[in-house]
Amino acid sequence: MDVETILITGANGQIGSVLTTALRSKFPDKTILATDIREPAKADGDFMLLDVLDREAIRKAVADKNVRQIYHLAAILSAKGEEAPLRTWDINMEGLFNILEVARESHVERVFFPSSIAVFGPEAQKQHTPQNENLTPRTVYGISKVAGENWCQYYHDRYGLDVRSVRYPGIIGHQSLPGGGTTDYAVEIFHEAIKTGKYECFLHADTCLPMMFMDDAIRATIEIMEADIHDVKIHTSYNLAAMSFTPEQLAAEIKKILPAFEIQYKADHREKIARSWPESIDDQDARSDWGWQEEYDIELLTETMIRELQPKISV
Ligand code: AKB
Repeated sequence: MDVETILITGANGQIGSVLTTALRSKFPDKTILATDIREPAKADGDFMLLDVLDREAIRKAVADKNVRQIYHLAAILSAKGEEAPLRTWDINMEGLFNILEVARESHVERVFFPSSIAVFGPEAQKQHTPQNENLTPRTVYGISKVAGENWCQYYHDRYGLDVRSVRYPGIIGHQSLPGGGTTDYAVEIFHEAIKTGKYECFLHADTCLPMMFMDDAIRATIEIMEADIHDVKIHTSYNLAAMSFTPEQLAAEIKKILPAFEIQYKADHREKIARSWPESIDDQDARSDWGWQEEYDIELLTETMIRELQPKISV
């Protein structure tokens, strides 16, 4: 019997790289096949160059490698997406269709699709934004995630495909760097605080956003994928939350450990995107359906980020 494979698209990305490592240690008996359109800086396991726009190549990888699960992380994020809206739409939607089509026609048993707080728009309730709030996003990334969620539900209802999804908040980790997102400041701030003692933030001091520590995000991702099928009741995407804070609140936490740290604010185009998103999320359904529970709050996140990054960053 061939060994089963879990395939990850966008595996060089902020979440993909950490998820790949986590899946390798959780499932040592399975092949964890990392794929991306570029070679990784350092490959420490199975890796394949794969363009999510190339359906034939995905089909071949799935057949040749006995792929049973796909974590489809390849996408262009909110801020970068605004630079080339139509290209972003193509990559985010064509990429998803290729994965869903190959999955339904093959032996793939389960697909993970990452959605985002970017599905919400300025009209949504700002605090404790409900699961079933109206979705009126203003970024092409957000529009693609709303459409993607609905297509996931369609493939579930029409073809019985087991697609699972969470709406990620901003993800903060020491293991990897983000790229092209609006919540990226919350990772950059730690690198600059340790490297230079200063940070110029591209959001206003009081712009509050939902955030989550990387380890919690990875655990949520694997937990929803491993949950009993009957416990996964929402087939668009689950609201998911851990904490919410402003740049000013995060800077205050950093100062408790690095008292000389200084922050300045120079908001750019990303401020408007951030202001269109919720400040906090109601994720009761994820908690009651499949037992979601975060471990990190802002204090533990800050301590962990500084402790892990300090030895890696040369002053
Ligand atoms: C972004 O800022 O675009 C992402 C997200 C919240 O989905 N981190």
